[in-house]
Amino acid sequence: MRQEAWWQDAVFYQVYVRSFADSDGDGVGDLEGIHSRLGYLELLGVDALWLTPFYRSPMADHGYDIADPRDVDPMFGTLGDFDVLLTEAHKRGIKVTVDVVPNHTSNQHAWFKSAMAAAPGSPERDRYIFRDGVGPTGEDPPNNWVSAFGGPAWTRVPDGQWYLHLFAPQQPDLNWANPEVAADLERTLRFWLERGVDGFRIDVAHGMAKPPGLPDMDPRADALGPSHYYDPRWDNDGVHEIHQMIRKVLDEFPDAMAVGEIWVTDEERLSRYLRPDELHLAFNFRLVLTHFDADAMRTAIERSLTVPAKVGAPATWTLGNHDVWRQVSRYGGGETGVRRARAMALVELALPGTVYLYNGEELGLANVELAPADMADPRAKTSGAEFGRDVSRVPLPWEGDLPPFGFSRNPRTWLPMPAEWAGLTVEKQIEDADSTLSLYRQAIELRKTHPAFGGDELEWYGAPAGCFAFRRRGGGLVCALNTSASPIALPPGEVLLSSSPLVDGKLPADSAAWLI
Ligand code: TEU
Repeated sequence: MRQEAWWQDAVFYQVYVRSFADSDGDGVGDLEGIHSRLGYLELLGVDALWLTPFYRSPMADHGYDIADPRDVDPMFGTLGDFDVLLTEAHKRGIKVTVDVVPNHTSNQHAWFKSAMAAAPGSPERDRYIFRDGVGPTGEDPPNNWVSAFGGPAWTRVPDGQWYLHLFAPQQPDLNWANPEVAADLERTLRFWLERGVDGFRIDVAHGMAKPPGLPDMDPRADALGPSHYYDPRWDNDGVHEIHQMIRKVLDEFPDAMAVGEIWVTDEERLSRYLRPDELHLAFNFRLVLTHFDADAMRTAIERSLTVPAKVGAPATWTLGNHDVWRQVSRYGGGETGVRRARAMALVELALPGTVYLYNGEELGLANVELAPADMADPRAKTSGAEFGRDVSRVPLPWEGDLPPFGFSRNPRTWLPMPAEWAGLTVEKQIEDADSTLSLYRQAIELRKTHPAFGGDELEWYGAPAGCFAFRRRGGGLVCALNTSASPIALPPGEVLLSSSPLVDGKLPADSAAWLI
């Protein structure tokens, strides 16, 4: 059953709060900064925002380590600033969704501090996953699990017990077998829903539930993909009860939605999270994981579309977020990377379902090479600078010719901004009809208003090697992609938009076009 809901074909825009706009001059983005740039978001044409965590946090993982999920960190502003942002966004017709992190808290959360002060076996410790170690003096961790950031997933405390953290040691995993944990999440959901938020992005939504006995993982799972090797850390059956609980709360609030961050590529498994009493949406990360090749992209799209075919929830597309390389860099960087990223934007925005954009992709930004000392990401610290995720988190360039390009009045931004971004500011791109920003604006506008975008099913055309073309059966929009090295003839029709200028009526290499 298709849900006719506001998020069905919506374009969401992920605001990485630290890096969007800084109003108070500390070099870090904040809520008032977002408020001051709402005009831009309206111009871009997005329907909804996803704000990354702005809650009280010691920032060991840029706010994904939460000390109080029902308050704003002073670095980002106040609850009053949040209310203003929400009201003003709503006035402009933009919905606002926020992150929740139910898998873990910060080690500075009041609960974890009291767990550390309490004895093994106490109710305080039972809110987290504390265990005795193995070996004669308990000197080895309780099992062989490794953290998503590298290194063991267990840290030992002074009395000899160990606690589990699937991420950084500053992010202890909660014990979802303890009912207090669910009750607290419910409080958090209600707190933000009552303030008026339109929904949530649920962090690590395939985490939370741990299997009884915490059995060892197959050590090959991380390197080779958990679907092939036994990995009891993620996607345990118990997680679905938690999503049912979340859904019950959401259903009390008309039109509230939740999208899950679920790193499960198997569509059969992913579909389970989208049953009618669980999540409304789940990111499909196949496009992120696929290289720039028409055949591979077609397979990724077709496989992703089996989820809506099974459960009726809209496909949820994304090409980038704050955890992965920017698409310009993934596709080879430089001019070619930009051409390819523009082409993929047209492919994504042609598809039926929900689209999530990541701030800065509409400017064609690439990764920024950072000195290891500048990287604050915990993954860079544990696994090495080459695994650092901050490369795609550099603050956005708004205006002017020199860093910090209007992001902040402070020249010392939390990550250094490259001087080469002078040509990529919003100010310059907005004036330029051929800019990446203009391409996104036109594409979003057409997607929202043109009848050709109707219908959920795709029909694929026969196409030369390195190319594909599909047609949306309902509305008739045709999207062609050329990942080969030479220009190709387009299917018949009137060209609505193309990611690079046509050459003698043909679609050049590394380009996509829309036709009707
Ligand atoms: O990410 C969870 C996640 O599993 C990955 O994207 C992770 O960043 C990657 O595997 C690292 O090796 C979410 C957030 O998006 C991320 O920023 C947080 O660091 C993480 O949860 C912990 O809260």
